Amino acid sequence: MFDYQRAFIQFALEHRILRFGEFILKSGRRSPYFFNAGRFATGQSLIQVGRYYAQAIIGSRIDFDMLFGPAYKGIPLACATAIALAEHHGRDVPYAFDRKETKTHGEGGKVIGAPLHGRILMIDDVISAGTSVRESVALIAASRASLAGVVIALDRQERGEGAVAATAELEANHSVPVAAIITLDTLIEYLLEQGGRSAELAAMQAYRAAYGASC
Ligand code: OMP
Repeated sequence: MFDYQRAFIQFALEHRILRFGEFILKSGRRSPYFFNAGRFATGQSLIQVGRYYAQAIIGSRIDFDMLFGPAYKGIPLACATAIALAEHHGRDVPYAFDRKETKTHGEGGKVIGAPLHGRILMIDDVISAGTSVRESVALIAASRASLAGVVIALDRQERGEGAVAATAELEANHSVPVAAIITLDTLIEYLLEQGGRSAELAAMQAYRAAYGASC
């Protein structure tokens, strides 16, 4: 685990972005933990999360021309990441996001921000079974731009449509890399390292055994 990943988990726990308990996921799976990116809800937490995404992007070495944040949770994340890339990594890249409903008046259309062009790096929150990200990827596929990769805060390393991980399916189906600030494995490693949360750790391990991908 890198120092920035440990710091990110601590930051997510402190802000109750990451919580342990019982949660029903979009896939219907019952999970002992939940990561709520909607709680990056202050100026300071957006500054921080943008820096973590930027670090994950630089570490991933993915080549890209612009950022795209899918509605809704990807929007502030892409925005914060664009700021961090410009401020800390000397990369002033364009960014765009979509709206859920197509607008027929004013500027019209579905995409707001920079026109989609070149290689798009998608910024999203979490991948579990991969349903949300598949929808956003379809939007890029329908444009003239190409998808360079996907960067998320948390890869839950769960099975997608088949036995392999949703992220592995995405990589195979679209020939693009998927990078994450942290994964379920990172979280389990953190709990093992910290000690003292044995009930949460056991629940996470049981969840991984039930829904984790075969690779
Ligand atoms: P999939 O579409 O199954 O990959 O689920 C990912 C989406 O579920 C995310 O974009 C979130 O909207 C939501 N989600 C979280 O926000 N945090 C979690 O820890 C888990 C989920 C989830 O429902 O799986």
